[in-house]
Amino acid sequence: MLIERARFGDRRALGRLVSCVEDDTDEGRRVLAAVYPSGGGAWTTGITGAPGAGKSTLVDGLIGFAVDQGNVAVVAVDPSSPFSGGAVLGDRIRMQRHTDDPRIYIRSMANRGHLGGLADSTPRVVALLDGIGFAEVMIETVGVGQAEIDVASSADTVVVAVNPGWGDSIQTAKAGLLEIGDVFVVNKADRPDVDETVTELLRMLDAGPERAWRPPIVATVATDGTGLDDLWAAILDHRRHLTETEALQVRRRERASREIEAAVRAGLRRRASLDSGGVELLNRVAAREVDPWSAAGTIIDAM
Ligand SMILES: Nc1nc2c(ncn2[C@@H]2O[C@H](COP(=O)(O)OP(=O)(O)O)[C@@H](O)[C@H]2O)c(=O)[nH]1
Ligand SMILES: [Mg+2]
Repeated sequence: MLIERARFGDRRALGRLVSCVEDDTDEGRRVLAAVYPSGGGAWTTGITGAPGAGKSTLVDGLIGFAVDQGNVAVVAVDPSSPFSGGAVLGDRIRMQRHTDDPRIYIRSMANRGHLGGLADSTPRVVALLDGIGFAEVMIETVGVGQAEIDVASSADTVVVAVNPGWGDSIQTAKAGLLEIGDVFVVNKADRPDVDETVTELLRMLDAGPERAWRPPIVATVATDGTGLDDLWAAILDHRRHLTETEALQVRRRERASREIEAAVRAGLRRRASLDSGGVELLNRVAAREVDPWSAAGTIIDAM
């Protein structure tokens, strides 16, 4: 059986499972239903930030620490990620040293088409990897759109990567990231203005609402590994906080709630659009015989 083979490290079997879960086929649903009860053991870490902030390079470095905890899966939701075959050649070659390691599984979600699809399928893939028995699941997403920020923020620990000078960037892009970060990393600390950026981050975090967890700020140079030990220590600190305060259960429960809601919405959307009665109703709305809200009620009642 594919699930057993995947649990024993058969990467081709795992790849097939991930594909059917991504595509949300009937088999994919059976697979998720089968593995979900044995999940919950994986620590999930989301890494988000602007394109080019160094997320892939950071993940690449963090893998080295994470393998001490057990098998590691990386889900790259970044089309330009070296994990997905994007980015410059040097990066890609560097990342490839992990692809031969039997403890490490790297999956790119780059070819999933539109963002909504990614936001739908990534949590399912993460749940699968968790259920298969990975100890660590890392999710790299570009922190630009709300959908991608949502994907990152469904992790146990959210790492937000910025660069020196980030304080000068536009305000709106920052607010969402400030809100979701459990750990902030000022990467490219080999460049000027690191201290100013750390100070500015501290100021912005202090201006926000008081939280039970005060997000630490770590400076790193991902390309040479400087500060990665501190970053990993900060991630482990946050995990300790989660388990000691029961925030972990709260967070995972919220995640499950969002997931159920999203799945219900997606299911309803599919049914509503497949329903031929929907087209007829749409015609009537277009002709102003029925209003859109009454039409929605009719569709929902018919389900
Ligand atoms: N100078 C410097 N360059 C870095 C550092 N970290 C990453 N880079 C480079 O920045 C570019 C983008 O990195 P990448 O990890 O692909 O960023 P991502 O788009 O956030 O995943 C690459 O050329 C990296 O080699 C760093 O700490 N210092
Ligand atoms: Mg990347």
